[in-house]
Amino acid sequence: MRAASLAALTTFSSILSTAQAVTVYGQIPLAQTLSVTSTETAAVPQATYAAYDETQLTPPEVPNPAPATAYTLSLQRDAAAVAGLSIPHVGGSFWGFSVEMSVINQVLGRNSSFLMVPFLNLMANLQERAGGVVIRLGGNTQEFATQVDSLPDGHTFGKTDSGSTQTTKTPAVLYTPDMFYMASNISAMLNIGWFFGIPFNDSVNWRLTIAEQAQNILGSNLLGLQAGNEPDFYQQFGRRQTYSPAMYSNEIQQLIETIDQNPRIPVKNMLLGPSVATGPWTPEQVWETGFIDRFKERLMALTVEHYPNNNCAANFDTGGKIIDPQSVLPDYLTHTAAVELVRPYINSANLAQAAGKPLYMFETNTASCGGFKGVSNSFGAAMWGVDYGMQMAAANFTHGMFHVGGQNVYYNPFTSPPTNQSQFNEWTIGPVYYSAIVLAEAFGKTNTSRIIDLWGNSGSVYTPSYAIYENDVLSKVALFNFIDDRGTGAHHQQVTITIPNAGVPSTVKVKYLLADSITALNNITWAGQTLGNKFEVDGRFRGDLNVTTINCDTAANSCTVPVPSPGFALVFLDNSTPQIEIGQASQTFATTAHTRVRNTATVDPVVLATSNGHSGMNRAGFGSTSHGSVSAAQRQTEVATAGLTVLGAMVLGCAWVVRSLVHS
Ligand SMILES: *[C@@H]1O[C@H](CO)[C@@H](O)[C@H](O)[C@H]1NC(C)=O
Ligand SMILES: *[C@@H]1O[C@H](CO)[C@@H](O)[C@H](O)[C@H]1NC(C)=O
Ligand SMILES: *[C@@H]1O[C@H](CO)[C@@H](O)[C@H](O)[C@H]1NC(C)=O
Ligand SMILES: *[C@@H]1O[C@H](CO)[C@@H](O)[C@H](O)[C@H]1NC(C)=O
Ligand SMILES: *[C@@H]1O[C@H](CO)[C@@H](O)[C@H](O)[C@H]1NC(C)=O
Ligand SMILES: *[C@@H]1O[C@H](CO)[C@@H](O)[C@H](O)[C@H]1NC(C)=O
Ligand SMILES: *[C@@H]1O[C@H](CO)[C@@H](O)[C@H](O)[C@H]1NC(C)=O
Ligand SMILES: CC(=O)N[C@H]1CO[C@H](CO)[C@@H](O)[C@@H]1O
Repeated sequence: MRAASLAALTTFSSILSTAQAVTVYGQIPLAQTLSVTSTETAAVPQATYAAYDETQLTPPEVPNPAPATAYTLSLQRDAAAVAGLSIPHVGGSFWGFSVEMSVINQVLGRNSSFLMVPFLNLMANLQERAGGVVIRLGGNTQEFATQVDSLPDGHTFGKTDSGSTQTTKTPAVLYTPDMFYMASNISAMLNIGWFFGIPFNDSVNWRLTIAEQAQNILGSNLLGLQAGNEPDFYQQFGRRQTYSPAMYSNEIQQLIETIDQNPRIPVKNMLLGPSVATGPWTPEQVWETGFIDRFKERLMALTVEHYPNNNCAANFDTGGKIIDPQSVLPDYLTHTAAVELVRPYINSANLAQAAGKPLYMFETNTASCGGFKGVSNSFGAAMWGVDYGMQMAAANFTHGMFHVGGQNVYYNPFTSPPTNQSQFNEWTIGPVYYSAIVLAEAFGKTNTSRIIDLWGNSGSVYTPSYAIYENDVLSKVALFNFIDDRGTGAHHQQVTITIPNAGVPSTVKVKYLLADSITALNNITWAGQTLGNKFEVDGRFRGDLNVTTINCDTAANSCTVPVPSPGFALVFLDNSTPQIEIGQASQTFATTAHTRVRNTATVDPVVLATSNGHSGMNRAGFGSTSHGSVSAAQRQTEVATAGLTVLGAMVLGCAWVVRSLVHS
């Protein structure tokens, strides 16, 4: 029963995103949204949406008994001496994003020539730390999404009624092939790999245009194609009369046969499945159909989707009990949250590993149906997202994807302003974006990171800890303190790291993830820097990078690292780790850029969404002396910078016109 109801909520979550999009579009007709010109004066965004809610909850009581405030972690230097380390992961791109199709134009851009600069900057931050980012464009809306040749006024996105047989709140997203050029243009600037979803609303007349176009236009930037989204809900939500795991597997078989006959889909083995929500079905019920053996030659990864809770009763008349966010807040603020979320997938992870396939948590967040006010948008969610990601990585997941809905959800990693304007610096960051940043630094770029849950401090669920090995050597330690001691300092932790035989280095570096309170909505900092508060974000970190140096006692073989209450510390044991020095990414996108390719008639202009300044140009184009600036040689290799730098322009052999657009 519990599983079924939770899962039900998961599906609702996707529907909600759609419904929210409808709401937004209802107030700002889509046609208007897309007809705005970038020279307009910015209006002040209205703060009535969930994404901007200011409700701050009361932190949970300090546990009684409280865990010890000092403990020691004795860690092996060599990975070979550690039993149970995860397999090496893809790396720092662990946390990716899942963008509901109905909100692509709010997040990525309006069309292939009008991209959102804050979004590009946010992705550049992750790329600099991790090497790249993975993004899934899909969700419930993918089932009815339909490509059309063109839309009125040259728009890339639109919507229409999805028909009476389906859940009434789900409109069909209409898109033109420009959607793929949009993704492709983004990938030309940043190392972003994309996932799309094949519509499953009709398994007799498969609609494979999305697979054809995505493969042809995106090429190697297309990583995979999802075959079915939360199929365990298809029956409950009226998409199939009856449905079982066996029927799903048979439809995958039919899909494969259809793809095999389609010469416009040259890559036949990039499917993702089963993407069950662990609602009506467990993953095991799908595995029992022989899914893995039957399809492993065609699958690029195994996928699941799950949210730990739901807020559907508050958003829909589901007849359920409305959940008080304050009552569920403590559920997110211990290690138990992450452990219990991942436990149901340990077996699947082992099966995936045996089959040589990665396992992805393809869609997740704090709670479906929009998340919880004061929980999903608080500092605690950032800590939860770090613990959850690390727990998944320890259990051999390769990626997790934070879902991105519209303005009317609490859980977004980032939210564009709720107007038809193109305000550059008026985005809002969500705490889980910081979780993605932390994992990007923790796992880095080498593709060799392996992690293990240490269960330190006598296994206290308030103070979890992980060790990360890179190139088979202990590289970082992650330390959490979920307790909010109300500023008394009585529950700060002193964590001593000792490394038998090898000894500790003379110093270690520490980056902290901090806020005033576990329930704080504002002023979250990572190594002293913040992206800004509500309506302040342009995607770049602000403030000075603050990396703490801890002097170790080599004679005593100990380094003692303080961890504030609340707070998270990432301890770098190797002072030469490049991620230590990264503050604001060196590659940022012009705050106001209108760039144009002039030397070829076939390439349309690339216009970056506009804003109000020049510092992006300065930083990206003309060098910076700040931390993390890249050399000309490095820049030359980064296509991403190409569009915005003089050097890049030479590399491309193009002339670029940059025009400042001023708005007040
Ligand atoms: C932008 O939205 C506002 C409020 O919905 C509306 O009054 C205005 O006409 C819109 N502007 C454009 C250019 O569509
Ligand atoms: C892309 O969107 C921008 C902003 O809405 C618009 O000015 C431009 O004409 C669009 N480009 C195309 C090719 O439709
Ligand atoms: C599937 O979705 C498409 C696009 O919305 C629609 O045209 C088609 O009728 C749907 N098919 C079924 C069987 O619902
Ligand atoms: C991850 O895989 C490794 C290697 O097979 C294994 O030792 C480890 O126990 C797995 N992690 C979990 C949490 O099952
Ligand atoms: C890590 O893996 C990614 C994705 O496969 C690849 O692009 C990158 O070159 C790898 N990095 C290293 C250092 O091998
Ligand atoms: C955030 O930090 C700034 C600068 O330190 C401060 O002025 C502001 O009051 C803080 N806001 C909140 C809500 O704590
Ligand atoms: C840097 O961070 C440390 C640890 O949080 C803090 O004690 C120190 O005051 C910070 N320094 C600056 C200049 O903000
Ligand atoms: C690199 C890339 O994909 N560029 C595309 C950007 O979008 C335009 C369409 O607006 C395409 O023509 C370009 O090929």
